[in-house]
Amino acid sequence: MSGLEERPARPTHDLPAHTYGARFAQALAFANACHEAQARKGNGVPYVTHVIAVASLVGEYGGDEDQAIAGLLHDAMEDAGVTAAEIEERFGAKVAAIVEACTDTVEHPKPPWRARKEAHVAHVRAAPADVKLVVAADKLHNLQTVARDLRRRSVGASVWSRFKAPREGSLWYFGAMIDALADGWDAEIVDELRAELASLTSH
Ligand SMILES: [Mn+2]
Repeated sequence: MSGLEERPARPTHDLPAHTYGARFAQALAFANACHEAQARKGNGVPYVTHVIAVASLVGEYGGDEDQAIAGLLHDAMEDAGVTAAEIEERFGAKVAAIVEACTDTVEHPKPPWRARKEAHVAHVRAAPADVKLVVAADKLHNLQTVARDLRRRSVGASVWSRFKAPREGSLWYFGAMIDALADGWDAEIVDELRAELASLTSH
């Protein structure tokens, strides 16, 4: 690995095509530190796996480096207490604005679930496309995780018990969020969200 570590970071304006730069690597390390000692709900998997997956989906569906970085940091305000000002200072105003828009609350304890989710859905409905892609990638990874866990012998239907809302409430939230994302935004990741949600509702 030492060869990689010694390779100098290129400035963003000098990157070859199809390459994320030093900011992305810094954001990956920062996200790993932010979510240190946090696990995914219910399954004990290191939390950072989720934000890496979200950043990957953002890239796979055409997001730029700022959006991929926002994918890495999208839960840092809500779940790790990082401020928008710190994200702006480290990674710029665009990343900070996307992460803020992905955050449904920074209050602790979190306000009541249904009203908080309704407000977040309304906020996402009015959000610009660069924000919507990161929110969509977050929800897609959450749906993919649930769908896979439903098929796992070690989890199955008990997957629903890890959510604050029971199965019906969780399905309402995913459906409402997908409709809000699709409002004024015609994107292929929305097709994938709908397909994944449809596969869940058959369980
Ligand atoms: Mn998330």
